[in-house]
Amino acid sequence: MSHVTAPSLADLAVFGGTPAFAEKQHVGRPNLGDRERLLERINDILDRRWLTNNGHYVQEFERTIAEMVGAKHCIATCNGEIALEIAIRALELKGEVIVPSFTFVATAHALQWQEITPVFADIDPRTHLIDPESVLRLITPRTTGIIGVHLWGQPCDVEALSAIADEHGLKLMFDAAHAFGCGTSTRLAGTWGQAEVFSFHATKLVNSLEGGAIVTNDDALARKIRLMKNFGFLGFDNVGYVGTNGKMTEFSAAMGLTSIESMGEFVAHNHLNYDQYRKALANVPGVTLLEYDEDLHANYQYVIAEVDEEESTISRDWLLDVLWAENILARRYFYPGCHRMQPYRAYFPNAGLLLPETERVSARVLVLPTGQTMTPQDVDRVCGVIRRAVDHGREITARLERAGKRLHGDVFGR
Ligand code: T4K
Repeated sequence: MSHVTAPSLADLAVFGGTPAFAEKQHVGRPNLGDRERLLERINDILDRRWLTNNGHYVQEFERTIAEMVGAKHCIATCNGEIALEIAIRALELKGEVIVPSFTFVATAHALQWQEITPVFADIDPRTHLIDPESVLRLITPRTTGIIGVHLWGQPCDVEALSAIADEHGLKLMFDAAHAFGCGTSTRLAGTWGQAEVFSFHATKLVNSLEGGAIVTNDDALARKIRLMKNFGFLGFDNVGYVGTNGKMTEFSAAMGLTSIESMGEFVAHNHLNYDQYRKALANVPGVTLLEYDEDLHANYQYVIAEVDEEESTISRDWLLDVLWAENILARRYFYPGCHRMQPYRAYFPNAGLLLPETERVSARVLVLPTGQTMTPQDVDRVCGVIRRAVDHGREITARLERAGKRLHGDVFGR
């Protein structure tokens, strides 16, 4: 058998060529709003000498979010994970709670951290969202709630999940970490179920460095959550509840408010990049983009491709190696699914049998870089590399298998 290499492959970085990008292109490079405005706010915070504990900017941040999403209450927190934990505790979930396995591990950990068992539901392969039919099959006498995840900013099937929750007397909340400003044509994430949780981590469309928020229309629940995120203090020297420290700092709120002011630009830029990806990958065999329904409010913060190895002739993981060598640090969110991560893998070694779509999608998914630091021209360059990798899939695979290369496992790609 001949191992002759097409000359066009020699300049791929994975074979020693110069990388397509001099700088690493990350998924989730933070979007920055108006620096001057941010620095003004930070100076004002320093002048006020009020740095945290429900300060001026945190209150403004909370009001802004509640108004934007149409919720009665917003409680800002130090991050999305703590927000999930507090919401779960305030809702008094226990026993078993049904969540998708195809999500960031934070969703499952927020339960397990409180010794509540996450029971993993499968997804709709078209949208990657929790499948209500799968939820129905998992309900047991120990089930107390459902946590839907608005993955990639798409609202999950809230109607079907609400009907199931009502019929079975279950609590329903949503992990809306990806979905700030997203929703259907008539309603944004933030008002479904008993509570919804946002993340404002640096990698999100709107960021507050680290940060999160719980939104709800339930007055009693909101009051409880407020107490819980501040050690249960009712006033000085007066604790009325077991609580934790989930408070957001003033600097975070300043960043969040500044970020919200540029949110429209961030979405528009992401949309441009997304359209460019769609155009440039349209005829690449075996590489398909997740389509955002045009009648939804989407933020295009995540560009999700799926690689079908039979058609692309190169596996998702070898393609990832080719991309990483070019300094395109694509990711495999949310491979391999929570059910295959510890401790869940040890608890439920056979969970995969009930999660065929999660298994299939997580083996194919590839998240591509976008955001403010990527231009549509950069997107074209990324797609050019993908196209070449697919055009020469078999040959590249054979060479990489011989060399045993694996780049994307490097420590966090920094
Ligand atoms: N629920 C869902 C569905 C979630 O997706 C998340 C978080 C949560 C709950 C929990 O919310 P938080 O507690 O995080 O608020 C990232 C984010 O850290 C995480 O927030 C996010 N989801 C997840 C999808 O992605 P990692 O493990 O991929 O790595 P990270 O954050 O170290 O970096 C991601 C990339 O961004 C890197 O390639 C480098 C780049 N980056 C990152 C930071 C922090 C930068 O360029 N600059 C930066 O400042 O989790």
